[in-house]
Amino acid sequence: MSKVVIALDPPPKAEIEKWVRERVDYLDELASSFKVGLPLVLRTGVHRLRDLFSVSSKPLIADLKLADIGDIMAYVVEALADAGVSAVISHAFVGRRGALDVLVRKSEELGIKPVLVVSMSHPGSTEFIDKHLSEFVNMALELRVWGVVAPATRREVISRVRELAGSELRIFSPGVGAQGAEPGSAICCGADYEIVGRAVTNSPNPREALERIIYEQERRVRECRS
Ligand code: BMP
Repeated sequence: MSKVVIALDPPPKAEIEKWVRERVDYLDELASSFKVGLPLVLRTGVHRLRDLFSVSSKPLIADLKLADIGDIMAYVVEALADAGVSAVISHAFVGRRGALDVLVRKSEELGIKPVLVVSMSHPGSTEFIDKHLSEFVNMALELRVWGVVAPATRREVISRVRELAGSELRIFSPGVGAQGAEPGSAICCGADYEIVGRAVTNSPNPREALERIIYEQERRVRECRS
């Protein structure tokens, strides 16, 4: 199976259900999983997710980047569990006590895997978030979350996260394609999966675009490991 997580972020004018169904249909065989966020969920509603992804054989990750008090994040996770979601992404910066500890407990209870954002792919991540990178990774380890998000656009961050986490955490790396990182480059620095959105989903031929990215990813990974 490929190491690509497909980010399904429909552009504002897309005919939403058709847009989602077509891409799930074309890409399901090749993607490792699908990731949905606010651009999709705000328009379809969480109640439509189960039906829209019913033809998919792959896990669905809800990337709502939760950043709230624990009890309220727990409500959101309950709604996501009803929708058949497998993993939920929240921000690390809200901290553990009264926030992530509650979220992680509720997620475990419902069989949803928690993932924390420890660094982001845009330049402003260095202004605040990245200053706490090692604390975020240590907290992720203490909370025994399933994975973390770290940027393909700053590979040194991925290497640092892998160094701090050892083999304990899955690393998901956004920034490949539309944001400029090359396929395979994050995996070569220790990521487990690369998140790719617009380079595939906005292509006139999404399946062909994903095949090309997987080909490039595998080629670069073979090179860096040889
Ligand atoms: P794209 O390949 O189209 O740039 O999409 C990247 C995806 O990863 C988007 O869904 C975005 O919300 C997400 N993402 C990101 O780009 N940077 C981050 O630091 C964290 C993200 O979740």
